[in-house]
Amino acid sequence: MNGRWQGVLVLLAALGPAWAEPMPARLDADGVQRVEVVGGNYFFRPDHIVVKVGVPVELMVSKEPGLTPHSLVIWSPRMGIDVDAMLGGSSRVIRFTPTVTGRVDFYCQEKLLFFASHQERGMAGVLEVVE
Ligand SMILES: [Cu+2]
Repeated sequence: MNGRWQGVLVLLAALGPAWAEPMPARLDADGVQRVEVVGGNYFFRPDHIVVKVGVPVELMVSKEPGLTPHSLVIWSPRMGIDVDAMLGGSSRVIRFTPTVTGRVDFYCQEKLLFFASHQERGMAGVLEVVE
C-alpha cells in the first residue's frame, strides 16, 4: 500500500464514527442493557453504541470467521470502563457499568508488522454514555 492510500484510510477511519448510525443498547427485564457487537476486517458493527449511565452493560462480542485476530479495547478510567478483550468466533460477554456520561472511542489494537493498525484501517467506533 502506498503512502497516499494509507493516508486516505487513516482519514476514513477518523471520519468513520461520524457516519455511523447510533445503536441504542436493548434494556432487558433483568435491568442489564445489552448490545451484540461483531468485529471483522476492518470494522465493528455497530460502530456507534449508545448506553445509559449507571446501568450495567453487557456487550456480546464476537469475530467474523477468518484467521485475522481482532480485539476490542475501550478504556476510560474517568467513565469506569476498562475493556481489553480478544474476539473469538463464539460470542463472549464483556461487562461494565459506565459511571459518567460522555463519549469514548473503542478500537481493535491488533497490528501486523509494518502494516497500518486495524484501528487506522477503520476498526474503531464510539461508545456514547447518556442520561
Ligand atoms: Cu482487528
